[in-house]
Amino acid sequence: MDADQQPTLSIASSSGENHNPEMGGGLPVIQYWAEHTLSPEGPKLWQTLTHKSACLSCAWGTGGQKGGFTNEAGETLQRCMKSVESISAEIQPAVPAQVFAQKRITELQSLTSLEADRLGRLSYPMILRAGSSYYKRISWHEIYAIAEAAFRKPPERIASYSSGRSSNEAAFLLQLMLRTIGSNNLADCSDLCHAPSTVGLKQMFGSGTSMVSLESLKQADCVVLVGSNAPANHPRLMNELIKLRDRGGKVIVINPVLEVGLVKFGSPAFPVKSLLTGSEIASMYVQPIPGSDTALFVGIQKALLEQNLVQWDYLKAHTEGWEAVVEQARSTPWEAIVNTCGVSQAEIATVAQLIGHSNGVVFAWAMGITQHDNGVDNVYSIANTALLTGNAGKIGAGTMPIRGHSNVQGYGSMGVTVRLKQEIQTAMEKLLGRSLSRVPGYDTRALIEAADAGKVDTLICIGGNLYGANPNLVEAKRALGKIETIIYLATKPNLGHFHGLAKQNTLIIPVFNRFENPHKTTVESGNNFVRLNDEGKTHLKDADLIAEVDFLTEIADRVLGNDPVEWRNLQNTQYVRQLIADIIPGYEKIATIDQTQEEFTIGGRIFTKPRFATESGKAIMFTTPLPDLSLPQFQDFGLPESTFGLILTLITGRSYSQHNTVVYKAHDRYRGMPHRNCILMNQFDAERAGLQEHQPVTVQGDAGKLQNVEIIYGSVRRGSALMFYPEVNVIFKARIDKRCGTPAFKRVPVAVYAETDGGNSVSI
Ligand SMILES: Nc1nc2c(c(=O)[nH]1)N[C@H]1C(S)=C(S)[C@@H](COP(=O)(O)OP(=O)(O)OC[C@H]3O[C@@H](n4cnc5c(=O)[nH]c(N)nc54)[C@H](O)[C@@H]3O)O[C@H]1N2
Ligand SMILES: Nc1nc2c(c(=O)[nH]1)N[C@H]1C(S)=C(S)[C@@H](COP(=O)(O)OP(=O)(O)OC[C@H]3O[C@@H](n4cnc5c(=O)[nH]c(N)nc54)[C@H](O)[C@@H]3O)O[C@H]1N2
Ligand code: SF4
Ligand SMILES: [Mo]
Repeated sequence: MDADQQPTLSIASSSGENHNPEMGGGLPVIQYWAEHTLSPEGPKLWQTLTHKSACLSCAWGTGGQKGGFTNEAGETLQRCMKSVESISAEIQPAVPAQVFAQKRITELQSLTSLEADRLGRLSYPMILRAGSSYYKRISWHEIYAIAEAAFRKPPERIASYSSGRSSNEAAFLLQLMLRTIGSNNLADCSDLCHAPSTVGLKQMFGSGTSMVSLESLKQADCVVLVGSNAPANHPRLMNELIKLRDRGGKVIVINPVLEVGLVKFGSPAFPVKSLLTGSEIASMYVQPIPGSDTALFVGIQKALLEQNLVQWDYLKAHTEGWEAVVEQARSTPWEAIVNTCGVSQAEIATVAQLIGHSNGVVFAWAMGITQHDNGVDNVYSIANTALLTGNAGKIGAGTMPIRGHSNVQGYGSMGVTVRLKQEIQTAMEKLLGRSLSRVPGYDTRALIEAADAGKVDTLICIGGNLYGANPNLVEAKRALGKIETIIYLATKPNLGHFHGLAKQNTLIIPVFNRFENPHKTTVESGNNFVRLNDEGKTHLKDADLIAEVDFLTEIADRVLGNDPVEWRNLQNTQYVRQLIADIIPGYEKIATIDQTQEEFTIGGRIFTKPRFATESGKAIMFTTPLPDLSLPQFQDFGLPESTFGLILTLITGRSYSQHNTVVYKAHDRYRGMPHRNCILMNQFDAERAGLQEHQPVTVQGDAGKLQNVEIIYGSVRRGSALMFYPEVNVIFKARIDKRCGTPAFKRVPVAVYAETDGGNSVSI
């Protein structure tokens, strides 16, 4: 692709009939707030918003003891519309009993994600037994009998999957129980998400999370935001970008899609200066080819060398392995760089100049960086750039993976991972008085493959939608169908409960959410800040819900007795926090949080001096090979060469109105996509292939196809396109980064071609 053919910074679609908003946020956000807070659900919504607990939605971590609207720097007005979206879903009435009594599983399977979520809250435990067509209510006595038998299977045939919505306490107990039983099969949604960040940063800095605190971010004068759609997925980060621009700082956005909210964003936190007119966000917007960020960053490094902007003293004093990284940047020809990333040398030079002349640069990224088969290299290449410019280990600078679920990072900290930290392993072995199993555990992809190979008998899922979150949904369904017992702990029904059915028994256990738990819990934000959540009550009348902690300890008590602890005592979460304080590094302060209510930053993670948590104290740098981004041909899809269409690189991700596999609204107004079965394409690509806007096309991957997909023109990098998950997950298999198991969700080769048979769309 010719670098000169890149789209320029413009938000109007070239179709000429674009009615998309000209900025992110803005009045629609206020309308949404007004509609919901003034509706009949309003009082309950307000009560929840002001409850002392962390926001359910993203890991930015708003809420907690200083009130629902406060961030960790104590600033108010920080609660965003996404948080209202997630609360509204949780305060729905219970699913009417006749739904499960009358709807056969096949009918439930025909629901969309949105319809499944709109059924309401789960309010009593249910089972779907082999041979039955209905989910039926089940007694706790029977549940525990089934669960106990399931957890007495050979340890390597027992597994869990978790999604970071529940508490640190539940996470800690989950891993303690599984590891005590002898299983390391602790798959987690982070395997599909930020695992490349955890793996890459841990190797480089000895700590796998953000090294930047919110306080430090406030002192940066440049943010490089890579592969993140923060206006939709981390809306309050936008306030920090607005403030940074106000103080004269620069924001460099790197994203193949021109996201309107990253160009301009109207924030309700600044009602006068920003809400209506919008604030400019990107000082510079670079649109590389999806999957090419490593090449782009090597290019930035090369330009830094050429412009004499490398901090040699810093490199020599505080890093190891810099020589090879410098040599790679020096010796990689510009031609290879520009051809791989599709960004011109001049533009790369400008990015380098902006970075090199700033005092403090924060490099922040999300799924556009991690969800590739070279996700770890992407992370290395960003962190290398930070190090070459001395932007790690000082206030106002550093590497900042923007984490996903509200407590996904806490899950990792608590040891819910297949890569257990040495310190935790040692401390757990001390507690147990024996060695933990050394059999490597299954991460999420490995779990699906093991299940498909008939190697898993028992699976417990703490939240999430293991089925819908995976690529190749046909495989996921088949694999889950080979597991004898699956236990889903959930607040609301989702497609996973209807399609991810076990061979014998599928149980759905309804649980309290974060603001309803009868005991205090804690969570950890992506900025390494621990929040305390007060006890609460559910609005559901006559509901038979259970706390996740109570359910886990009950099973553990039955299977393990007193090994290594009195499990039932841990139903008092204060005792769990004592154990966490003893076992989890940096979490010492949690021991007294019940008395002090003092939320805290985890020790050993925020680096304000260039002394890192590696053995030598220096950062370790790694070279980053340029990716091979060649695409398959029509024949590779089993299609004739003469097919009327084109091959594109598909980005799969979130609309502006969904939370992961849960869809809140069918359309995406910010991208002008009227429904879920759309493909966002560049007008130039479509016309070159003889296709036009609104035309129905087939989009085919290596595992299946979707039909009747409507073409929508948008400002997407030429050669690439965007569609929504989970629906699109039916069409492609997983290419993964083997170092962390994360699938390449952001670079899916697809054939897009005109419909010939007008066939129906494939549903999942
Ligand atoms: N409202 C809401 N909030 C959420 C979530 C949600 O679903 N809804 N999900 C939560 C979770 S679990 C997560 S992980 C985060 C996800 O937050 P994001 O990572 O922001 O979400 P994605 O939709 O996956 O979008 C990634 C962005 O990367 C860009 N991109 C794609 N490919 C590339 C590439 O190759 N290079 C670069 N540089 N950019 C690329 C896409 O165009 C898109 O703008 O949000 C969390 N917060
Ligand atoms: N194609 C494609 N696939 C992707 C991605 C992508 O960008 N593209 N992104 C990946 C990423 S980043 C992630 S994180 C995964 C997300 O995958 P998951 O985390 O597995 O899925 P979610 O949709 O977030 O799970 C939502 C469900 O969690 C349950 N839940 C909500 N709150 C609670 C609670 O308090 N307790 C319990 N027990 N349950 C609760 C509800 O039942 C809800 O339906 O998807 C991945 N899959
Ligand atoms: S930015 Fe994230 S944590 Fe903060 S209110 Fe919005 S969804 Fe919640
Ligand atoms: Mo995620």
